[in-house]
Amino acid sequence: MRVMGPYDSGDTIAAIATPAGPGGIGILRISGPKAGEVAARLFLPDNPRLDPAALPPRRLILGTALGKQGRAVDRVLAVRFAAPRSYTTQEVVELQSHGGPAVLRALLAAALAAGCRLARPGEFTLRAYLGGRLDLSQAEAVAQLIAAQSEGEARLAMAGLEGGLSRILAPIRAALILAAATVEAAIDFPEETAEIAGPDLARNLRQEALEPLGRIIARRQSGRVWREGALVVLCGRPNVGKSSLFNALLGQNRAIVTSTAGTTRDAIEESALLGGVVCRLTDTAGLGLEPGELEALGRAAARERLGQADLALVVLDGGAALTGEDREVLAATAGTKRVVVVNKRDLAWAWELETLAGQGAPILRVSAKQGQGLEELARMVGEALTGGQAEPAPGEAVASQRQAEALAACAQAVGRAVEGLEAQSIAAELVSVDLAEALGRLGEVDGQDAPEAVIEAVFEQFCVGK
Ligand SMILES: Nc1nc2c(ncn2[C@@H]2O[C@H](COP(=O)(O)OP(=O)(O)OP(=O)(O)O)[C@@H](O)[C@H]2O)c(=O)[nH]1
Ligand SMILES: [Mg+2]
Repeated sequence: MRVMGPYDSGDTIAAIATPAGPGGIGILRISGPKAGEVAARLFLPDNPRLDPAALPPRRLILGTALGKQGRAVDRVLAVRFAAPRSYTTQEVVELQSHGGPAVLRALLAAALAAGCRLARPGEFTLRAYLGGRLDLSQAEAVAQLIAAQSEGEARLAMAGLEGGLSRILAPIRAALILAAATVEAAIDFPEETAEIAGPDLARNLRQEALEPLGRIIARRQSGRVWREGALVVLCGRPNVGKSSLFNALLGQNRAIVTSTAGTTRDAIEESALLGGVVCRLTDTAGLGLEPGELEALGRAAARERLGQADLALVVLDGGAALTGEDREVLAATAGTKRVVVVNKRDLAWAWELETLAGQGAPILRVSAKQGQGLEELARMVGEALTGGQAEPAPGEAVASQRQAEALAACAQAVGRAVEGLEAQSIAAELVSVDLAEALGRLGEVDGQDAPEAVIEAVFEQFCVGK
């Protein structure tokens, strides 16, 4: 994944990674496709056999750091992290120098002269996120951790990090500010703004704020699955072929398959691309076997995984009569999004598909052993996970869980304001409170402060301060 604009992840970026001021050591960090090339201009290894543009990864290499005009600046250690095994998942080179600010500034200047761009706050972490090393909430946590030192910068990083979302939110915020300003003016200067036009304002708020908010919140689910992947858990009674299906979907023999029921004891997990979605596919112990200690532990693990699953693949054996255990599994997964997979379709059919009517899940017959129906299954999994919604466009912003919660709270407050305006019997002060809350919630999403904006808009619009 690549972002464009001021955060273009195709750029090679550099920054001083250690705190400002004199210190024991200082670190200059470089990340991006040209990191090796830049390092070769900044660093001369003592060992002449080493290529400074392609240092052996994860080794500390002693040498001389070179400033802008190629003059020696310091004795340093260089370490290269080869993509994708680095924090950012890109090519990374770090130079550890003596921590004097003059040395580090000289190195940074040389890196910029060699074609780097100065990293924005949080940008290495952003790249780690884009490279799939961190999920967004982790990235947020990292940013917040760093914010302990300089909150303003971290806020900037967050707002930038979520720049796409800010763009979508801008017109919503504008509509809220306009409404808040109108209501505010009606309270403070009733004689100058006689009619507050309740129903008109309500209609506007509905169209410009409430509906777009609903769309962003709805988009979150499919967007998250596309971006962050999904947990898909295979479950079913023992011996139906869960491990066989797991292996077949992975295209490798990862799980042990035997004809003995209760083969799989522990959950194992591998990544697989199913219907275009990156899935963490988990094989589990069969649910519903007579208790034995080990098996019970395995089943407990299976149930736990099921609780976290985005999708359950409920595996049944088409070649053997349905059992009470099968029904238990169907009941246990009723509350989870699921696809019912009837396996062993190469065997004689032992029961009618109609038996499953009323389960409310897509059903598919496959043979894990003979590899039949697997492509169709992968497609169905992708479809079920994304609700058939397309993958977000590269620049399209998708709300995180935290953001979606703030947006939902925002939508609720807007909803109350709309009702208040429509009813017209509700005091303008109450509507004003709801709108202020909505703006505050919106501000939580992208870090923009609302109250000042409201005040400004009041004065701009009505010139009441004159
Ligand atoms: N004929 C046929 N046999 C299959 C198919 N899939 C699996 N089997 C057989 O069913 C038996 C059980 O397969 P496993 O994949 O170990 O089943 P499981 O559900 O993981 O079993 P546990 O781990 O014990 O819960 C093995 O003998 C497989 O060879 C299939 O599509 N057709
Ligand atoms: Mg198994």
